Amino acid sequence: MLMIWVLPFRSEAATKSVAGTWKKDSKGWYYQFKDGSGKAKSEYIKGRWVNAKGYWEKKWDGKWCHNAKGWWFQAGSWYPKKKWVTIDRKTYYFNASGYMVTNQWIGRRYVNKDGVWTKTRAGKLVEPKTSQLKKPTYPAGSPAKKWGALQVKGTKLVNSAGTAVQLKGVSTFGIIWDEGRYNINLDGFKTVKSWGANAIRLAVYTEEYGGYCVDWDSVKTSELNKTIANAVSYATKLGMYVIIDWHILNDGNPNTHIKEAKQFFADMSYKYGKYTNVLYEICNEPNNTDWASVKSYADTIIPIIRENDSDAIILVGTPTWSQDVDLVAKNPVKKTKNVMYVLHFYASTHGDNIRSKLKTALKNGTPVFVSEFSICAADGNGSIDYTSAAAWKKLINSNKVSYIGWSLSNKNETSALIKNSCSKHSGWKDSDLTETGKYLKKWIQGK
Ligand code: IDC
Repeated sequence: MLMIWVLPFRSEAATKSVAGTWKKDSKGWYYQFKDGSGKAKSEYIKGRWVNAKGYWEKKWDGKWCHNAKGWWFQAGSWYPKKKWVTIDRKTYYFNASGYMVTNQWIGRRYVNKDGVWTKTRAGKLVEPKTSQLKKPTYPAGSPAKKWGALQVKGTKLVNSAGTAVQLKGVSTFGIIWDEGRYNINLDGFKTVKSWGANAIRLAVYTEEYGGYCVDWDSVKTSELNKTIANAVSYATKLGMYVIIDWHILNDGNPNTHIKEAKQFFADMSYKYGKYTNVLYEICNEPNNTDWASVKSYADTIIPIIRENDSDAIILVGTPTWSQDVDLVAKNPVKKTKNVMYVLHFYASTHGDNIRSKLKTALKNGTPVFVSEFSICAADGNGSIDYTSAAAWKKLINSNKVSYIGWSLSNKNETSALIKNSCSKHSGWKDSDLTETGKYLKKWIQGK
C-alpha cells in the first residue's frame, strides 16, 4: 500500500473515550482509564499497542493511514488483515487486503459507516464476558478431558489422539417443555453420566410450541439462551460432550428459518468456540424437502460456525426425518472437515430398509452419527420392537457409530426414559425408568 497520507481520524471522539493516564510499574508502561473500566489490554491506545498482559509494546506502535481505497492501520511494516482490532476503544475489522470495512456484517458483528462494531446479530444476547469465552477445564478422568477435541477420520469419530470413539447418551426433551425442562440440572446429568453416558443432546425446537423461531419474544428467547448456557455449563462441569441441536421438525425445510439459524449458530459458536466438548447439530430432521436444499443450508451455516470454531464436530441432518444418509456421498457439503451426517431411527417403524441406508453410507465413506433414536414407533409412542432394536444395536456398535436416545422426559409416551409417575429430576433408579429407559441404560452400560 503506497501513497500514504496520515489524517486525523475521529480524534476528538477518541480522546474523550480513551481518557486516562499512562503509568509505570516494574513491568513497564500501562494505561489506566479514567472512567473506572480498569487498564487497557490487547488494544491500541493513542497509537501505542497495549499487549494482552496490559503493557505497552513499543515495537507494534501504529497509526491510521488512508489512500484512495480506504483506511488501514499501519504498525511498522505490519498491518492487520482479516482481523478485529480495538483502536482507541472502538473495534474495527480489516479485510484480507488490510482495509477497514464499513456498513456490513462480519460473522456475528455489524460494523457501521465509520467501521466501528456497533451491534451483534442477536441484539438480545448479552455479549459474553471475555472470561466466558476461554477454554474451560474438564475434570480429571472425564470423557472430555481424556478425549479432547474430537475429529472425523474417514467414517469414524476419533479422539484428539486419532483413536475411534463412540459418543453415547441421552437427548433432552424440548428444553422449554415441562415434561423435560426440569431434568436439565447438574445432578440429572450426573445421573446419566453414572450410567456410562458421555454425551447430552439439547433439543432446541424451532417451530413447535415455545420454539426459537415462533412466538418470538425476548423473554422466551432469553429463557432458551439461559437454559442452553446452563446445560452446557453442567455438561462442561462433568466433562461430558454436549450437542446443541437446532431441532427443526414442523418447519420441514431447514431454509425456512435460515435467518434465525445464522444468528443462532453465530452466537453459539462465538460463545463456545473454545469448548472442545460442544458439538453443533444444525438441523434435526429435514422433511418434505430434498438433499440439495439441505446441502445448500449446510453450506451456509457451516462457514458461519467455522468463523468462530475451526474444528468442532458439526452434525448435518438428512432428508426424510434424517434417514437419507445414503444420498450424501454423491454430493457432500463443501467444507467437509469434521462434519458428520445424521441418521435417526425409531426401531418399530424403521427396520432393514433404513439399516441398509446406514450400511450404504458407511460403505461409501460417509461419516454417520445417530443423534436421536428410540426403540418404539416414529411418533415417539406405540410398542417397542425388541428384535429390530437388537439389530440396530448390533449394527451401530459393530461400526462404532455414536448414539443418543430420545428423551429425558417423563411424558406419558413410550420414548420417554422416565416413568410418568416419577417426578424426580435426578437420581433415577431402575424402578423410575420406563422399559425404553432401562434398555438405553443397559446399552450404554455395554450390557
Ligand atoms: C416428539 C415428542 C412428543 C412431542 C412431539 C412434537 O416425543 O412428545 O409431542 O415431538 O412434535 C422425532 C423428533 C422428535 C419427536 C420424536 C417422536 O425429532 O422431536 O419428539 N421423533 O415423535 N423424529 C422422529 C420421532
